[in-house]
Amino acid sequence: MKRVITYGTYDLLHYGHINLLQRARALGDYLIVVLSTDEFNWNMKHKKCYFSYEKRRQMLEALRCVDLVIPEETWEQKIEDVKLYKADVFVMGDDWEGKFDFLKDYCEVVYLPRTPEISTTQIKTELGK
Ligand code: C2G
Repeated sequence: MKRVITYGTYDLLHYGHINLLQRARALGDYLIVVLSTDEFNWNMKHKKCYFSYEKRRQMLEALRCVDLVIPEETWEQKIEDVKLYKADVFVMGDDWEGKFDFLKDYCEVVYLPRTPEISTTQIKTELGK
């Protein structure tokens, strides 16, 4: 079984996220999404999520292409996660191009093209939030 792992906030889940998750899942047989906790988002990413971790997790777990959702609490947990969950492929959108190449010592690293015209920030802006 080829195991794929990816990370994100996935707030205000939209089709750009879905495009990424479906392509990530298609690279293997099992997709693990490491979902940023509310604390990690606030303290480390300075992002205030609209939906709580539990709601964001619920939405991701409802997707056919997602097999497991676990919490992302630190920037530094990726190597341990890849080892612990025996991930064969690490996938991120190419806005992160090159940022996680250190994982190449542990698994394949793939950066996929982002869906250009949609973002959570844009949705919030257009809704006046
Ligand atoms: N994404 C995409 N197209 C978009 C928006 C997002 O392909 N229009 C991808 C991102 O590149 C990322 C994933 O969807 O791979 C999740 O996006 P975010 O929730 O914005 O994740 P981010 O805040 O970048 O968190 O440790 C890594 C971080 O947790 C990544």
